[in-house]
Amino acid sequence: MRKNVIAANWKMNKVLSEANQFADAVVDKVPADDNVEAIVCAPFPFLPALVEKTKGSPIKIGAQNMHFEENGAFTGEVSPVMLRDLGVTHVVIGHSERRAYFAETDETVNKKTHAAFNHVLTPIICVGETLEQREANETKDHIENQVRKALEGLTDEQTASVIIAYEPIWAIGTGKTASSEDANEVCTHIRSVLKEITSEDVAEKVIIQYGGSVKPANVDELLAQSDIDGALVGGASLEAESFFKLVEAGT
Ligand code: G2H
Repeated sequence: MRKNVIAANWKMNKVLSEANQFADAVVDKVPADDNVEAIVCAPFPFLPALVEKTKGSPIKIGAQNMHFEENGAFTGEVSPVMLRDLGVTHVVIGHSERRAYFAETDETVNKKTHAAFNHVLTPIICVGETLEQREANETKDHIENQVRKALEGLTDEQTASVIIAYEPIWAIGTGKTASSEDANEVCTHIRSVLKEITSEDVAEKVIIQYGGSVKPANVDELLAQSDIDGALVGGASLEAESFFKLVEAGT
């Protein structure tokens, strides 16, 4: 049985004092439960404090991006070595906002995925279609292409431990959620692509999250779907109480 992985994606929100308050509010509440994993993916400046505050708790801390190189002349970038050194365990790769505004491509997503594994970080790889692609009936082909390219060259063992977040771009931060059946249809397609790339056994192990306006009011229905194993949550993850409710739904 796959667990539910609930990951907060704070995006570019909060200041350090607010990040600390959030950690204080959730650290003793999130249960050590085999059915659920809670991850907070925060802006870089908050990562050391969050790692420190959540030590000994089941909460894992993730970054929202990184470079694929280990070090060097890349002004403004953060490397996987730096993240690992801090005690960060996860990293979001290829979020649609990074693809749209920061020239993230399928190629850099693949390089970052390899870099994550080389530095013992679990990648949360984001895929998703635009409204135009959905309306043109191109969703499945587009998602398949993104998944295949992101995972190129990984071992079966690595593929089994990636987290894939299916986030239809038209549902992000808009209040529109894909219906749970529509979301599940795409997640099932992702799993069938994984079966082709690897094997049934590996594909059945991969965590596939849904993301896009997930909130306490719709999370139960989404998590009840056969191929949705958690959520990547933006807006509704900013308040400790709301994040806790989402984690609770996964237990
Ligand atoms: C999608 C999601 C988090 P929101 O980007 O990755 O954000 O829940 O605000 O739609």
